[in-house]
Amino acid sequence: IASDSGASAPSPIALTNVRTGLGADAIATALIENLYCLLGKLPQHATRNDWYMCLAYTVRDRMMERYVATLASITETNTAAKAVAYLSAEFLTGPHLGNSLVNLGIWQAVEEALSRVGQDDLSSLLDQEEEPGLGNGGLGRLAACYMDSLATLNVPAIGYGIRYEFGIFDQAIRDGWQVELTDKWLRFGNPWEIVRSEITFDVKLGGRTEPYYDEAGRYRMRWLSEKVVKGVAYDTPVPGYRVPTTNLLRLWKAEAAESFDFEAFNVGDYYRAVDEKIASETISKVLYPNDEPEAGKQLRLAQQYFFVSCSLQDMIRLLIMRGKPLDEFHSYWAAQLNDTHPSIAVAELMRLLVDEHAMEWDQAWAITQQTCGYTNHTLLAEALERWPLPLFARLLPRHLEIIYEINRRFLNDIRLRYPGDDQLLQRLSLIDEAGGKHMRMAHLASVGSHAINGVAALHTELLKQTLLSDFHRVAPEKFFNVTNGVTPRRWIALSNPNLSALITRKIGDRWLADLEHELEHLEPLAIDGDFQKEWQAIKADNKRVLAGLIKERTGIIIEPHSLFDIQVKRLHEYKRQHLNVLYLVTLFNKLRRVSSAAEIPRTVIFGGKAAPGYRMAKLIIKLINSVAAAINQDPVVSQVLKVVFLPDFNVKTSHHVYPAADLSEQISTAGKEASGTGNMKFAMNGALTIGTLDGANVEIRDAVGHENFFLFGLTAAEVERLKAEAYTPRSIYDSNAELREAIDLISSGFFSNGDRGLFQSLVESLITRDDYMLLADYQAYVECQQRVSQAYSDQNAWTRMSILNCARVGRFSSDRSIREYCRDIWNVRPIVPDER
Ligand code: GFP
Repeated sequence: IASDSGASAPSPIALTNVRTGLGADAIATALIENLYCLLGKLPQHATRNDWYMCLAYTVRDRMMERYVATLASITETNTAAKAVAYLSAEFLTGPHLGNSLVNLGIWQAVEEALSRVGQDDLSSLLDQEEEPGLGNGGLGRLAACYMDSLATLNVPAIGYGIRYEFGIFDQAIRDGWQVELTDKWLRFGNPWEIVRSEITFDVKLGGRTEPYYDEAGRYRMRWLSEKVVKGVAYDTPVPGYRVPTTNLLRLWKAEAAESFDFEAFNVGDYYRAVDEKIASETISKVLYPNDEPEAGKQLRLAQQYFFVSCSLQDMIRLLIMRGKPLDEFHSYWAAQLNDTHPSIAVAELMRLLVDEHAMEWDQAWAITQQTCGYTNHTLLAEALERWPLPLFARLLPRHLEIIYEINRRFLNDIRLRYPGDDQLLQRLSLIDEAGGKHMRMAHLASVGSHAINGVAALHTELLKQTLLSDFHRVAPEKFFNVTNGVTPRRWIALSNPNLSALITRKIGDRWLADLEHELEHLEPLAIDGDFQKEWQAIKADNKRVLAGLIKERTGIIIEPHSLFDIQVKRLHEYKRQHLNVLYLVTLFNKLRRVSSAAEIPRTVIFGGKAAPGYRMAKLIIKLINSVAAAINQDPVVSQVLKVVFLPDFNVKTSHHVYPAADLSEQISTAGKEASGTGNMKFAMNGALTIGTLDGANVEIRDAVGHENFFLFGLTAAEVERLKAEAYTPRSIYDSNAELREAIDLISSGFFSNGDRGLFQSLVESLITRDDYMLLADYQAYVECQQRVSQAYSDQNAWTRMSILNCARVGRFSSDRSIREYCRDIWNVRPIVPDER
């Protein structure tokens, strides 16, 4: 099979070149064939969506050979490869088409093929793809980056999750407020997935348990469930970058075990007959947004159990297919729990091994611990999952018993090791006895895993010192740090093709597969005048593209030569978008007073969604838009300052955002942002960071050089100390005239048509509590922004810093992260193609 990617794929069956060939001829023929055979269209009648669909099928065809071969390495009897099961309630993959073209190395061939069939505009077809929004933000996007790296490193892996019918809502802005619209990503079909109607598992819910004696006379428990839901597998191939490996993302859709209740149907009650079907399908209906209050939690626990149970049953099935005994489960599978969402896996694997496969408890427990690893993504109390015990008992009665037994054994062991320390027992217990009893899912994940990791060095340290300090005390050997990373294939090659081409021209093309060791070869070019000019020209182009997008989406016209200062991420008080707003209001006040002639023109761009139930986050969006309107309308100020809220920030939009940034805002309260990954994407695309010593910012700053990073604000330790000393934000408000002026302007109704009440809750929370210490960091932030402006006025010096930021962030490739997981946590090796 012809391959312009340099990779050779063994062919299990001879397929015609048209279906699999990577050259323009084969692709052009396949396009017409797929248009006709799959979509029933002739070229002259095809819509843009038809062309997108047939291109998607054509590209998917080209992955099948590698996909089948990779799958064989997880299913065939004679292979010894251990595989990774990445269990995650979220996979924010972003659009597939562009990424597939990059990874298969067929971008040019596809462009050529399209022009042969009279379609000259690949970018409009890329634009046609509806992105699967199956995640909220950081954690889900990280999972997608890790899937890309696993495949690229030839590590066999399955990403297991939920095929939500509706992903994260689409965001519209009306009158400055966020409005949520249903994400109907499947409405035109999804050409990337393959439904595996025969791969289905039953998932029990509710009911009760009862003891019985098995044939061998052993006392056992069985679960008599109230209902059964069926999970059906939907697979999406995940091609590695120019390698033979194509892994898969297996997402479960919930269906009714029986579509119709025939009894009801027969007596003519049609509606009742479909009730069960509807109730079952609800489980995979919709992605839960972050930061939501308690309501609806029962469904969320059902979702988590549903996908975990299907996934573990599938892993057992695959092991059996390989002819391996169940007691070797952990030798063939490493399961990573992406946060606590899949942590019920610990109890479910025990149930499957002990109840369904009659394994002894001790052996099952050893296998479970050796299989599971747990990644923690946050220290925020409200994000730590705890289930009320009655709810848990109602939905998962057998798991409750199993967890009690896990807890009993665990605490017995602790009691022996730390006699008399009842406090320690209470703190470690899987059950929180205080108030209404709760199940602590982070504890379940920690006890049931052999490895626990944080996602940046600072975060892991804080995890050991605070949230999981007792677990660290009793099992320090379990703790690891794996600093997050992002894939350079999507975040440089796909989103910034011109920069990518420039880098390749200068240092060859190995950097995309080995960012950690190759990107630094750019460093000497940081002071090369010609290279700087090319670098600047690319940034300028990217800024023009973003300016065009902003005009199209918001009507706001921005100046591409201005400093693009960007903060894109979920809206949350700890991320402090409103600190940025306080600075903008301060600048606004200043520019209204003094001549703006000396001011460096800036465009400040925000993007991100607020959880529908998180009132303060939504109010911050309204504030951003209100301040933006006042600034953009002011004839004097708007000469040098524009503010934009870019609606519906998602993966697709972000492709245009990171490459256009001069300045990356990473200004969370120190100690609150576990890692951040946007910070990495910005730096890779040559943005300088203004940031606190939080999450991965710390490591980014060390990597790029302290002189190439704008640092401000309290450290995590200082934040804690200040809080302990009874922090009084009001005294800062009283003593800082500029800050007071800014806050007072917001309270005065200036930005809200005279409505003094609108932002009052926000202002009150700042002056009275200021949980996220905005006021404490305000002055340092404003001064740091002045340093940014000064630095930007020397374009050559800025460009040098920009190049160095890019050249020195190679270690933030997700390939490095995945190598560390393989080495420290999973004990998994890549499969070299010959082994297959
Ligand atoms: C969370 C953390 C981030 C971290 C990501 C990935 O993000 O700091 O970078 O996980 O580890 F908060 P969200 O899922 O909360 O956006």
